[in-house]
Amino acid sequence: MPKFTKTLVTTALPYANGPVHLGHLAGVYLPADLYVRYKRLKGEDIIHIGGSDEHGVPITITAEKEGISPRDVVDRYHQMNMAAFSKCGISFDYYGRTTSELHHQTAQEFFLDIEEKGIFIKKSEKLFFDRKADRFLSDRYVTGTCPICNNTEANGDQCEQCGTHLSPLELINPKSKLSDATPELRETMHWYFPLGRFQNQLENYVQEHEETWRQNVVNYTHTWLNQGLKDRAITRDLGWGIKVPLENEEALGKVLYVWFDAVLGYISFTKAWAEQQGRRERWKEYWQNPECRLVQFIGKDNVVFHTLMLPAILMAWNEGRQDGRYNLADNVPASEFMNFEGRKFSKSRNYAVYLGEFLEKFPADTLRYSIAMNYPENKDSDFSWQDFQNRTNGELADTLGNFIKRSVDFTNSRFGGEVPCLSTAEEWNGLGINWAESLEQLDSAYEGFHFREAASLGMDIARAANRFLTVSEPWKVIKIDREAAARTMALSLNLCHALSIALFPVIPETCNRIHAMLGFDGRIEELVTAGKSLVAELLLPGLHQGHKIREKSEILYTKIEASDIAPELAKIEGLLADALKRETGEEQQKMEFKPVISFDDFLKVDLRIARVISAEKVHKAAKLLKLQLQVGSVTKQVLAGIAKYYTPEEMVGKNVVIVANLADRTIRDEVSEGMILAVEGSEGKLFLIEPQGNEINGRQIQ
Ligand code: B3M
Ligand code: ZN
Repeated sequence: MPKFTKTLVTTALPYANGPVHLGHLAGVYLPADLYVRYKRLKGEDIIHIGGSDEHGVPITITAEKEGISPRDVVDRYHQMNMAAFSKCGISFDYYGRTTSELHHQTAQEFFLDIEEKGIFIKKSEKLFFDRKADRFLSDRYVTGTCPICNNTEANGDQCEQCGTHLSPLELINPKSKLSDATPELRETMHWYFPLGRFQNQLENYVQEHEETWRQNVVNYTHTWLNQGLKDRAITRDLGWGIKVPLENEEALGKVLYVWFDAVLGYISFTKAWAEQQGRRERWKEYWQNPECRLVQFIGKDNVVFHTLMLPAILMAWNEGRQDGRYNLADNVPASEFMNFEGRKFSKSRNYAVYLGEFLEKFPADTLRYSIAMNYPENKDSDFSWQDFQNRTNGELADTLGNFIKRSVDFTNSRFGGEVPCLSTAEEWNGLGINWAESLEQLDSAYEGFHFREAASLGMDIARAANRFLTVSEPWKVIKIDREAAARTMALSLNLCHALSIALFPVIPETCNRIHAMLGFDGRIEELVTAGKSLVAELLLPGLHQGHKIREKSEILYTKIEASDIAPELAKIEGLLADALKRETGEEQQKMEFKPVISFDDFLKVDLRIARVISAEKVHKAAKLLKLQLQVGSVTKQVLAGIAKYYTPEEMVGKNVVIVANLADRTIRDEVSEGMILAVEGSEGKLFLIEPQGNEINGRQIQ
């Protein structure tokens, strides 16, 4: 095992076909940023590379929907997402684009290298073709019913509802998204990457890392490995994408499959970063240096592309090379999903809170904190407005904000704005926390990607500090023992300082404001220097006797009022109603139930299964059918208002449910000895409840 001296962090490249939402932030970008910021505080050499995925069908579909060009789509959303990330404090060292020239060159270089080695396989196959649109339909242009869960809106590559990876050929009732036509199968040739050729190498690679990878990552990867790796097409018939870099007939109209190009974005963007630094070759220190550790943050739906696909491409490149070999990921911390008010975020269904919009209303740090505290590490978590409000008001404002303000204000009013005395490290243990141990815990939380724990540990320190100040009561004590009050304030101010570092990865803006209130110029980021650990320095008090703090304090957080989140809650209700409408195809009606009945009353109703022996129309009653029913050993005649929906012929032989002990009624001179149960569907249409099964006739329904 090489000893790592630097780290390259990459984050999944979001498609530039829509705004990023809180689910993306929680799963990938915030955890990566927490990790990177913490490592920078430790003085480590680390860079964070990300950017937009600007090719592929998701982009062209959006372009067609909005009636603009793919170029317009990616320009718009690349800018929008980059701005939102920046406002949220996600500190990328470089945020690239896969439409850039350098990226196209890089991906083509990989294609050619692997092609020249004779690794790719060319195969002709039948693909869906839309005659109306005169185009081959790649995965996402085909929609249909999922064979697993029956979702009628499954995509050709994946079903959003059950998460199954699909091929368009597996869909039931396939439809073209371009024209709604049923597509036909046509022959076309494509380049395939033979993943199976790397099966052994990949198995070894995975085995070497299994112990440090998360369970979900290991599981997804094993599922694929166990099934035996198959050839994957890495070209497509599309107009938008990176051209297959060959000058022959076969390559005409073909572009690289978006996943083949996107995973190489991490490399080309690192090259672009190095160029921007004015040190063109520097990217190699991160990609082609065994001492650099590659950590790739992704969501769980992207696991195999990062644990199998990208490694296999890099293995193919590395084959036969001594120099210029690429590193494979050392870890791929894939998150679970964060839901939104109990349901899955869905870009396509517009059930989401978009990052940019959120930050127009609330400060970034409130979001960063509450998302960190709900980080979906091992299981899906949930974002709710209520939780967001509670955490902001209770933890950030009442605990942290209050402690900082009280410390600064009291020092200013009673000690001339100076740290009044020396504070020793031992005193800190009087807080009920073992300081050295806390810092160790914090370190292993960050290093182990346990971000919820890391954020909680920071807040635990704030809580202990706030409690300490409250019970020490320096405002009372000062009247009898000025020295004791001075010690309390020296310790409190040092805790403010410690918190400004310990919480910096989670709430960087707040920590910079604390830093300023404590009398420092410049930003915390500027204190970061290679080889010096600001975290290790926390073992000793950071503020000395006589250190001058700023005269004015400020309120770190304004509380979130119920009226601030009320519109958001109302919006969710609307979104939920829309979602339900889409799922059921109907407008949801307000649920109004009949008055409550007692359990005993309910038990009086005798529901039975009956079989229709004969059925006929009733003279001059267009709605009615006269049914003869067999109910166990008894026959009953029942009149039912279903003639518009069922013919007498189709009724015979059906099982129905009847209320068997209803008082007789006479309708149109005919006696009805019961009532059969039906459900009203759309436009008033009635559907009978038809129990299935043999030997159930006459049975009671309980
Ligand atoms: N754009 C998929 C996604 O946004 C894809 C990730 C690429 S990572 C190289 O979920
Ligand atoms: Zn499904």
